[in-house]
Amino acid sequence: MDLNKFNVLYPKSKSIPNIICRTRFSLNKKELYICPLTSSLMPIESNLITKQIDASELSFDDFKSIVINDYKIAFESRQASILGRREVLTGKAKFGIFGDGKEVPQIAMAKAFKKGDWRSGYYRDQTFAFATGISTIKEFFAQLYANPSVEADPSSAGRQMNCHFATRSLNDDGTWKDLTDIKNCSSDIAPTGGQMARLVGLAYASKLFKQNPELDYLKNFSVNGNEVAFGTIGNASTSEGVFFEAINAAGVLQVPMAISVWDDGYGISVPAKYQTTKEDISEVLKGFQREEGTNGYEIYKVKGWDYPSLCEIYQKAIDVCRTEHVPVLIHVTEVTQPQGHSTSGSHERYKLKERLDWEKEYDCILQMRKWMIESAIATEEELNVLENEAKKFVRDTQKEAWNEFLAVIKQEQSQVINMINAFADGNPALTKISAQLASTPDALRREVMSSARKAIRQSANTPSAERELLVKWYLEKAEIYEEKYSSKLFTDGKESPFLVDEVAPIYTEESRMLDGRELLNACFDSNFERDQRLVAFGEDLGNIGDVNQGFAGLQAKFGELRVTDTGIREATIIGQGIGLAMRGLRPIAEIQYLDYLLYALNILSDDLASLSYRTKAGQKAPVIVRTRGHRLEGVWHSGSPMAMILGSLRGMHVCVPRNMTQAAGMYNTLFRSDEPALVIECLNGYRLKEKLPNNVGEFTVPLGKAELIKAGTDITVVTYGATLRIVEEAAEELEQMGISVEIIDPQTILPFDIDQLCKKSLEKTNKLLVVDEDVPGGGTAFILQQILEVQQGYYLLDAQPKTLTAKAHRPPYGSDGDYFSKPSVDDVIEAVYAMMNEVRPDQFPKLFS
Ligand SMILES: Cc1ncc(C[n+]2csc(CCOP(=O)(O)OP(=O)(O)O)c2C)c(N)n1
Ligand SMILES: [Mg+2]
Repeated sequence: MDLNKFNVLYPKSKSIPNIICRTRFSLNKKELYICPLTSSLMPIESNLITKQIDASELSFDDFKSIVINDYKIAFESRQASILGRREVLTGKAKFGIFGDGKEVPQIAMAKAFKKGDWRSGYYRDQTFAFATGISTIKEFFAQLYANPSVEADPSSAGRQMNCHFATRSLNDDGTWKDLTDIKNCSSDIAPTGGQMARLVGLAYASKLFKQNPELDYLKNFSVNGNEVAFGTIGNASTSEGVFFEAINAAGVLQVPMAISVWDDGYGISVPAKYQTTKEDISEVLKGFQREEGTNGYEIYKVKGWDYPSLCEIYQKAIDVCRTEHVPVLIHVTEVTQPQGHSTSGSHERYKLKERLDWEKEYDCILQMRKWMIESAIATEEELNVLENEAKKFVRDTQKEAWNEFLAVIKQEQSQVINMINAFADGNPALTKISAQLASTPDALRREVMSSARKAIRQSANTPSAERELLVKWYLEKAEIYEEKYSSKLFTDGKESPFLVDEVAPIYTEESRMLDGRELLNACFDSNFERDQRLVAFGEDLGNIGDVNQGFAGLQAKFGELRVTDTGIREATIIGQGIGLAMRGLRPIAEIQYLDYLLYALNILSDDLASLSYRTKAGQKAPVIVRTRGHRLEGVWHSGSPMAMILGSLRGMHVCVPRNMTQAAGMYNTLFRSDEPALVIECLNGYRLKEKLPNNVGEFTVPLGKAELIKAGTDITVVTYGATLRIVEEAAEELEQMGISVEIIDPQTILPFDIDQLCKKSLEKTNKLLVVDEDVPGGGTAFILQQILEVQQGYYLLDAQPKTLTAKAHRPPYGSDGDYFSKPSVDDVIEAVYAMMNEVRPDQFPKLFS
């Protein structure tokens, strides 16, 4: 379709359709307007959305309506950017980053975006969000003000910076909505490039839905895999490793992924010269272009101010992508940034005058305006009217969003002032607090709450019924704001792992002993049979069934789509999992060794672990990350970086099974619930013999349930994973030395010992040693905090609590390297003995004087 042909096809004299004015009505207290496209009444906050242009079916009037509507969306979006920046600079919002300069290409992208499709993009895409109906200008401002209500900011409930969009995939109880009926937007993250990993998975899901007929029953997630995953990224962020990893992965996988690069020539102040080889990303990626008989990409290049070409290219590119499942790259060049990068600075500092002048001239809205006038789509006067109307609409909408945000706070502000005044009784400190609060215009919640707390502190010595009212008010509000600002680290819905029934393993006389790896294999086999949504993928996982044979034979049985090899690309293996899980599948994303989790840690931490929190449970991605770790061999196959995991993966469950039976029970729990988890199998446990439960695919190990491994009376040793067997061995020798050790395995580190078994043990032994293989002050420090502080074990101790860990360095190669750097049986015995020596030196004299 050549849109320029419209100039020839239609006479210039046709009248302009009545689309310009957005007249407001009030009905049942709701503000409405008449949508000029459909002539129906629409709520005022809902944006006009763009429509596809199909030249074969449109009259010129229809065509003009659509173009004018597009211009209006773009213009309103620009106004939102301008006003948004002003709101930040005048102190009403903290930070602003906007999509000005990128409006027109995003409208073209929105035209190709259908229900069921997905977006994984970054903070410049407000116009796309408005043009698809994914967001509205009112919601845009609500997020800018950090309104903590889901209704006001459905993307993040005030938790994310502005222009970080997300649609709500979930009902309030955590169950899925019909995603085929939604224009889906996966939740944005600020780390630029981070959206790329997830994008691979969102696109890969379409491939599975298309190619695996067993998934046909999942009607709410896909229509024959026809959904395209749209990605957006800034030109400078294509320098990130994860961009290239994702580009290659999608080229290999041949998935419907459409990536748009908004190329404004800069990444904040750094020009393309320092960012991109040849200063041109599509030029550099030419080797990915598919050719006769090869896989690869279709690559397009188009100018960001050329509305007709943009519409044409997007239609063409997305058709190929959707129908052939070929990834496409649309390099949108000559894009501008009229207000500079963000509210943090001004681009006049680093852009030359020539560039600034060029940006003014090639502003995409200005160019579209010119083209519309030249093509007789609208006159200058008509556009002036439209623009004035749009300016007013955005200003009114902004005010509404601000007033709604402030209304609740204002009410609380006056309540606190009145409550303090009720017991101030001339006390100058209290009077000052209330006067200060009263004189704070547009106070924020923190000022209201802080005033209440200060007044409570200042009046601690003068109790009164009135003061009690304030205390009661504050405690109630603290609970409400705990929910508003700190809830939903996990989905906590109907499919929570904590609601999965506990099922004990069943053993009979005939139960066989077999290798741990075979037991796991039986668990996966049974679950894959039960649940068609389960897929597993990773390096060496498909053909040979993983490096330790946990999946041996399962590709042959369940097919290549369900048990799959991948390239060596940890970040996008996790992204593949996230995207699949967001679209209703149940991925097991395997990282070959725990040591290589580092390569995926940014995606795990920034994206997966924060997903539920940053959307306030609007989205979920129940990815099970499977890996193997702890002691085996050398510097990079012996990792146990628990502190790294604990510090970065809050929002995931972290399972540390001591053997493969426990691992299987945990997998059985996780497969039946909907929250993301990391399972670290013991690298040295696959060939140890374990007894196969009859119900290997059904028995469950609950998360957060510690287990008493050995009862004892003198000292409690808490340990997990591969050190558990070492502690057990040490306990036998200690028993012979007259020391009775109680061993507790928390089984999962996050959550940790919910029933407080450790505390109960300390009530008996009063001594605590924590053993693991992390660095000193790593995982053991967390465990101490849990037992001493959270469980209040401190009060039960009669000796200094101790930790026994690996050395601060990684273990050298060879068995001697392991012996001298990881906790050994000797180390455990001596550590326990030294603690006994501290309390009973007569009975246990020093071993080394
Ligand atoms: C991983 C990461 N590094 C650095 C930043 C800080 N940062 C935010 S935006 C930006 C520039 C991005 O430029 P580009 O990708 O071209 O997008 P644009 O803002 O120009 O649209 C930088 C460096 C970040 N958010 N994430
Ligand atoms: Mg840029």
